[in-house]
Amino acid sequence: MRTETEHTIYLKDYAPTPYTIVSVDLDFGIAPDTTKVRAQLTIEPREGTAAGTPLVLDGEELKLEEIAIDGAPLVLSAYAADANGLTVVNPPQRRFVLETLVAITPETNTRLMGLYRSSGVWCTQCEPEGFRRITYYLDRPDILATFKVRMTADEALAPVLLANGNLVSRGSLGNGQHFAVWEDPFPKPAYLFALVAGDLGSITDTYTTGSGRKVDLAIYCAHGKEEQCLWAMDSLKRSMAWDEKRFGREYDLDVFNIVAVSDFNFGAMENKGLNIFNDRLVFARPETATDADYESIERVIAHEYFHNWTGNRITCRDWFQLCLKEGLTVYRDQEFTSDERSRAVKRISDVVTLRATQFPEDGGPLAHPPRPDHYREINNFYTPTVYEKGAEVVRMLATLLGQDGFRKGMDLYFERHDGEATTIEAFLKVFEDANEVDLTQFKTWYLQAGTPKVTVSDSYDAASQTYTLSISQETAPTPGEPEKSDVVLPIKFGLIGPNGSPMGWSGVTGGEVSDDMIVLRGKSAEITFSGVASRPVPSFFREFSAPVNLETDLTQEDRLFLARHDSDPFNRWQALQDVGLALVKDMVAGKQTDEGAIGALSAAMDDTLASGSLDDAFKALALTLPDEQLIGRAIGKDIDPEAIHRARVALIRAVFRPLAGKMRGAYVALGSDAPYQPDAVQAGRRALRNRLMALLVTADPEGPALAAEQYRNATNMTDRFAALAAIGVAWTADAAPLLADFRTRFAGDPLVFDKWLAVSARAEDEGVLERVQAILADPTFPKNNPNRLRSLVGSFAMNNPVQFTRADGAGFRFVTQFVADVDTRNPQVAARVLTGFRVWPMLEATRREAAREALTALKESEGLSRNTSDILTRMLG
Ligand code: 0A1
Ligand code: ZN
Repeated sequence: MRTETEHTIYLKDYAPTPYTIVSVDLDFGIAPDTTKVRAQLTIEPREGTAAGTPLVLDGEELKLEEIAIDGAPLVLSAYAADANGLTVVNPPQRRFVLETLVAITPETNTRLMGLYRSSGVWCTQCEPEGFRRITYYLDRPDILATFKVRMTADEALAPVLLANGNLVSRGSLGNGQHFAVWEDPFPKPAYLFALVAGDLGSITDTYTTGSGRKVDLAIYCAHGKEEQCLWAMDSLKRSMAWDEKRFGREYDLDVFNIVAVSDFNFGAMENKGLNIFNDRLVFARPETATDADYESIERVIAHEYFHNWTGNRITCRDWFQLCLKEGLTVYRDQEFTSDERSRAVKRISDVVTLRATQFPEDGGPLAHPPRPDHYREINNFYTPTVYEKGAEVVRMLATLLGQDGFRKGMDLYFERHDGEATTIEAFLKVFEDANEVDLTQFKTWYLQAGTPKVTVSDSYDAASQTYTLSISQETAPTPGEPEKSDVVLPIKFGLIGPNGSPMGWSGVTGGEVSDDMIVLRGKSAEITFSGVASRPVPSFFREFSAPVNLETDLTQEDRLFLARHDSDPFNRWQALQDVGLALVKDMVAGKQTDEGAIGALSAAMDDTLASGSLDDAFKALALTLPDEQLIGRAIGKDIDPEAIHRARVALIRAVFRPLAGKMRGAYVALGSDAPYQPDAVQAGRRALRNRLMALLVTADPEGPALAAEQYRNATNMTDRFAALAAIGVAWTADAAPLLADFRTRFAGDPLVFDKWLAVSARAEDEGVLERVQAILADPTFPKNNPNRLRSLVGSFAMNNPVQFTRADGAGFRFVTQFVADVDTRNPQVAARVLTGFRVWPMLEATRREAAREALTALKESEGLSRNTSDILTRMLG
């Protein structure tokens, strides 16, 4: 394999740079074909820097045209520029200004890193290492500088000129050109730099902070889409108010701008005062966006806004600390959604996501700790482990310290580290200092990969009225980490008596136990409760209080009991999942079907549906059996995705067929003529109704017709798309005509096209691969747009477990060939799609070999990017 330069970066090698940059003056001459960037960097040697130490700046794909220090051009021997940057051989040992002029070509920038052009709009993406594609710089997060940015551009091509901070001046230059000057008073790392120039529409609003600062808000977008930005604006204002209330954090500039662009590698970016968004996370109207889209927009708007304090005001010292800002900010956005919507429903959905994305990563070839200690390509570490597990770790901290103790620590964090680039160590220290606790062992969560397995068994002694729990933990080795340490486990729990109410105890020995939490620090503990009048049913890890896999010896009856009586809604949901999972595993293993247990699950589902106290959104989740990929991981090895698919369908039929009549009745009763609102109550009602519809498609001969009718009569995208997805994925007789209808009905809306692509790629029939290939081969298919590519090929690799892993290997080969092709234009998209292979070591032998062959063939390709070759090397172990 020949690749871009190989290099591994280690945390232990961290050292400050010999020179720092204090302030930056940038002048952009933006024009089609070539943009000129003049940079004046005010640079200082750090104390102790030896005379003659060269200044080494990062730079990629830059054409250097001029270079001077304090106004004097440098002679050729005073500097050297190559493909990785610029070295000034013997810089002055005092404050000086380095001036460079470079030419760049945003038009040909298909990587979408640095300055690029999206649908005519010039925009930037600099995190993590994109700024070096704009100018020569110390492109690392511990270099904090103030930025002043001047832009000139054609008035007609780019009437809107935006950068970070506040607008200082703007005006016409008379020759069809105009300019704007922006200044950001807050020192920031270059990854938070942003610039936008283009012909854009906008909506505006204002927000007044608690202390009376008036902030001008604007969302910029393609002309004609303004109305579709209103929900994002509403979400922004609610986020601003929430951060004041919950964390005491106010916004700090006079303007906050958001720009929606249609070519973007990730979801969105928190650039100071100028967030740039993938337009799929901004645009919403009932006819084209689903309830899930509305919720994602609200969440990501909040996430990027919350970064202003956790990420921007306090940033990361180096990229190993990425979860310092990401884990914490995901935790904050999860709390925001919990406060705005239903806490229980949010927790369940987040755990479903964690198990679907992070657990497989942690249990596969790409496992890494939330804070890794080495990397080859930092772009490959924007992972579920850094984000979602990072958030779980912060959540455990809050659970262990209590909300007040957690808030005290956060207050100290903001007070102590504002304006700094810092580390996980400093983050933990504020909680130690504010609460007088020792978090040395807790830190292991950040340093170690893998999902701990926790085993609990119990015994009751009627004679002495004692109840004993034996709890132990174990984390299996992960790549590069053969030995694992024990982690601190907050185990929220409760004991439930025979009548379904909580049970107390008079004494407890053998562990660290409070009213509702056991804290396990060692490998194992034996905890004995005394004064327990009868055998309780225990409920462990309430609210999913730690990211672990739990094994208990609870019986199916115990679980069904918990599903009815647990006071914790998360564990009520979990209990039903566990019952379903145990049944489906038996079915896959070919064991005789346990009719009694199936009947009991059916009855529990019936009760859930009929309950007068549970809300609709919760019911929708409770009526969802574990997905095929989760079942596969629970089986753990020699996975046959087809066998799992068959078993799961059989279980759905067995459990829900007897309820079909009632389900149809509930489906009708849940219908409503109320005008569409994206709020949690209405969305919950639609979620339950659509869940019933999807179950009926599988379990009831009348289901497909009902779904087709829903598709035709729908008045909003949530209902229309739910019907299309149920039919399209199951590939019933209606699938092809309805997909065709959908495509023409919404022709011209690229975000709806993505929905069509995603469903098309998830169809369960054998013809899907050929159809996906045909879609991709169509000359009109936008081959460089990340949203389109991910919707089609990403969905196939990640969400079509049966057809992607076809035994003949055709699914694997298609994806590796796609990766090789896209890698030449956009390595980030290629590397991300390739992670779909992470399940391969767990597959049964034929599929495993086919996957290995496809991956090995990809490895033979010439010139793979560092992004793709890094994933590939780790994938093949
Ligand atoms: N900081 C952003 C994530 C992000 C990372 C890289 C990007 O481009 C390569 C873009 C966005 C966030 O957490 O939202
Ligand atoms: Zn983030």
